[in-house]
Amino acid sequence: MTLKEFLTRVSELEKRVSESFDNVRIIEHLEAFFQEFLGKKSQLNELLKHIKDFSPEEKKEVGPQIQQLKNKINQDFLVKRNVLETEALNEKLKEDWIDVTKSEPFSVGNLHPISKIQRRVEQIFSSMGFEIADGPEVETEWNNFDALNVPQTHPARDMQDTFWISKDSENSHENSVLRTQTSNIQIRKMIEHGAPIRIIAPGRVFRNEELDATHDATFYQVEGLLVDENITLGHLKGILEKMLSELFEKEIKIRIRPGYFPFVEPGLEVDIWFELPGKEGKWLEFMGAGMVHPSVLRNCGVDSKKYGGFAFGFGLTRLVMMKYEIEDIRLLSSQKKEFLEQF
Ligand code: FA5
Repeated sequence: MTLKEFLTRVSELEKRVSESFDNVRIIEHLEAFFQEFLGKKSQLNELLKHIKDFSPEEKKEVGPQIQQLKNKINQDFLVKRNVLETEALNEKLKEDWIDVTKSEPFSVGNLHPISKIQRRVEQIFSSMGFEIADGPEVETEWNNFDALNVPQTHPARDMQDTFWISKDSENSHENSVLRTQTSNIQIRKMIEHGAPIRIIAPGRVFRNEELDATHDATFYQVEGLLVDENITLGHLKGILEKMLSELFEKEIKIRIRPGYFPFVEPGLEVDIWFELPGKEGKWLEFMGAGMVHPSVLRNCGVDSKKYGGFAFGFGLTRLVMMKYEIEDIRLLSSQKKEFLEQF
């Protein structure tokens, strides 16, 4: 291609760019414009390929010209894009406009029933002088089991019940689990604060077990711990009765029976009578409790000769089932909107 032909093609291209550019009126046309004039296969690129055939003198003439054209197309493209995008946005805003003073009231979320009952339980225990404590869901094997006097061979440590995060170390401080119970907070708080102590610790726990209408793999417990001088099981009974009567505002039938937990002595279990409308009632296991085992106190640096106390751990999720007469525990973690909106 001669220099003259080249320059003619540049000026023709310039003209076509300017005509096409005037025709770009909506954002969708821009892409085609870009491909035609700036894309890999554009005429501009074709022309650029010829520059190498010119002499150094000629290159000095055509180089700046073609570069100028390229800059101009680029510049025009960007300006146009900006204008068209703003126009498109303004159009959309016109369509999407709503008058908030006239629209239907939209639905507002509500607290999950577990959170509701948790808050109520916290209020009731706070009124009895308990502090609300918290702790991690991923816990060391030591805090979840060893410090609580749970023997190495106890079935709860078994793969069936515990979700292990790591279990290869000989040292139980180095292994970790998804906590199977909120009793880990007893340990943490007694080590931190010693005695006397009066706390509850609501929280989520995890168990690798078979699921049914009253067993979920993730559920909530509330741990309680009261350690002081001269504490008896009578105090525990009084506190439990106070919580249930405040929460249910009616008489609740409970049954207390002996139970075994390695971290209490003596240990007991509490069942609550659970009756759904039109169905036969049954005893539902609600809580494990007992007097804190002296070894647990010692593991946490508490003087077991001077201090004693009780601990309990109840199923908050089961309490919610009872309060709201929910037949299947799994509904509570189902995230079904129609179910949750009832509360
Ligand atoms: C414990 O977890 C003991 N840490 C409780 C305890 C604390 C005893 C302090 C003594 C002193 P247990 O595994 O029984 O115990 O569970 C306590 C309560 O959690 C049960 O009574 C029940 O209400 C609830 N629970 C247990 N497993 C499930 C499950 N899979 N789904 C829902 N709730 C459950």
